[in-house]
Amino acid sequence: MTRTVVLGVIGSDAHVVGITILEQALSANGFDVVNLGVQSSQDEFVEAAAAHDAEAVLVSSLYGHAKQDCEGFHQRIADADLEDVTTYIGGNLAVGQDDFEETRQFFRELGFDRVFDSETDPEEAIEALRADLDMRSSEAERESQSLSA
Ligand code: B12
Repeated sequence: MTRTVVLGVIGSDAHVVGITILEQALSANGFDVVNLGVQSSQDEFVEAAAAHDAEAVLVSSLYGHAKQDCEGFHQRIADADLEDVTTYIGGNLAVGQDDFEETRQFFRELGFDRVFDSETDPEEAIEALRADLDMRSSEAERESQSLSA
């Protein structure tokens, strides 16, 4: 089964190399990738996730303004009834990134399911996606089995 993921760089950020590498790695591993490119708005992520029935949204940010750019993002996801969509964020998420654990905590509290730093190997994100999405489909299967039983 093909898994559709939406990928893009949020806000006014123009760093394109990271998502290009991620797109290639995801595609090579069987994911169907909707790449929004750089300088994508929150609405573009949400609209693409709804239009393509995506299972995950991967937000990238390199230029240090991720906190501001992601404010209210999960409210928009909820407003579009997309709470089941897995959300990841990665890159250089804070200016300086002195303490990544604090940064991770911040974005987890915003609602992201996983938070990755700029040292992340694309394989790591792919493994995480496989674990999260497989888990979710097994749960759905179990639910439908118990409903039909
Ligand atoms: C090339 C570059 C640029 C180019 C971008 C060209 C382009 N169109 O892509 C130019 C010169 C335009 C540029 C501009 C700016 N840049 Co710049 N740039 C870089 C640089 C040198 C390399 C980025 C890169 O391509 N890396 C290679 C790719 C493969 O790695 P990556 O982007 O980190 O992505 C990987 C991971 O982060 C991760 N990842 C990324 N996103 C996600 C998302 C998810 C979900 C997951 C799982 C993983 C993941 O996986 C990727 C693949 O392995 C970095 C420094 C550095 N060494 O990282 C600075 C850097 C990102 N830039 C920086 C800054 C400040 C800027 C400017 C604001 C500078 C300015 N004052 O104008 C502007 C911003 C312009 C804008 N609107 O975006 C800072 C950010 C500081 C911060 N966050 O604290 C950095 C870190 C430099 C620094 N040390 O200060 N930049």
